[in-house]
Amino acid sequence: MRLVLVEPGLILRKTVARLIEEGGHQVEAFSDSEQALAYVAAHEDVACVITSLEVAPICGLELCWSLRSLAGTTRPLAVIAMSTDRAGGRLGEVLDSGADDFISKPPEAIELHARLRVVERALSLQRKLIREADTDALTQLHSRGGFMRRAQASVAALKAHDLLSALMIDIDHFKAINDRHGHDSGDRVIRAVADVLKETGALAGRIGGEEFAVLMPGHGLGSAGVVADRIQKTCARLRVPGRRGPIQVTCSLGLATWAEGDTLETLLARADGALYAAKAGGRNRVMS
Ligand code: GH3
Ligand code: MG
Ligand code: MG
Ligand code: MG
Repeated sequence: MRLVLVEPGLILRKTVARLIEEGGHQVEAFSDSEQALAYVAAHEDVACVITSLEVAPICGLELCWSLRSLAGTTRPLAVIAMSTDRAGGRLGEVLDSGADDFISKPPEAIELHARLRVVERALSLQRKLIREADTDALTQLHSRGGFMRRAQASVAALKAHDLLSALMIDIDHFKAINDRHGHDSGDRVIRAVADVLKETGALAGRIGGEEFAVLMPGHGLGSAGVVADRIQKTCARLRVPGRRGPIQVTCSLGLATWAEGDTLETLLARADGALYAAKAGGRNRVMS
């Protein structure tokens, strides 16, 4: 894993960095806690920070707290505080400030390596939980949360004049499909539509029962419209095996493109409005 080490003492910094590398990890070492924090913020792949509590200009406790709030609930990041024995009686305070673990200075190789293995176990479980929460179990598309998180990141990375379009898709008369063919067949229809969306290569999520969202960076109204038409026509050609014969599927699609002043929410709301118009206009069509 990739680590950051924060330790002001040159000799200890080099010693601990070498120990970390001997454990099979990569480490970036800092004496300045502010620089270390900026580095962790800019490098998503840093999974663990080992910090001395005797650091400046940000003090050790505040650094632990800043790292914890930087990680939030979506970034697996472990923090190990390092100090004199039992942190001079402040061990409880250290852990409460956001550190996951504590190690005495100077760390012993066997103990440090074992603690890093504990960190790896915890991080791998955390990553698994995030992956599962972000994935829709029925279709393997992104879940609503997974889609929204990635879409927000995509919007945050937008620069002036960048193109971005969004599609909202809803299966037509799906209740009737469930009623006629049963829930299992309905699920098969949802999966078949999801497979059509996967083929676009765009960011796609199942955001409700039989509702999907697609985000297309780099696409304006014209090229996104071509993708939307293809989705609509491909879905209309599907014949999904149902309990009472092949099921013909149609979808309604609403398309919206990024305009100045938009947020992800306003963009999706416009696409949703267009979807509503597609339903009202007779279904099995794209509206923008
Ligand atoms: P419209 O053309 O207006 O969209 O009509 P509709 O029948 O599709 O309307 P609506 O969106 O109200 O119906 C969605 C139905 O989808 C209701 C719900 O029972 C069903 N549904 C929701 N989630 C699932 C699921 O995971 N599997 C199956 N089989 N059905 C689901
Ligand atoms: Mg509906
Ligand atoms: Mg529907
Ligand atoms: Mg619906």
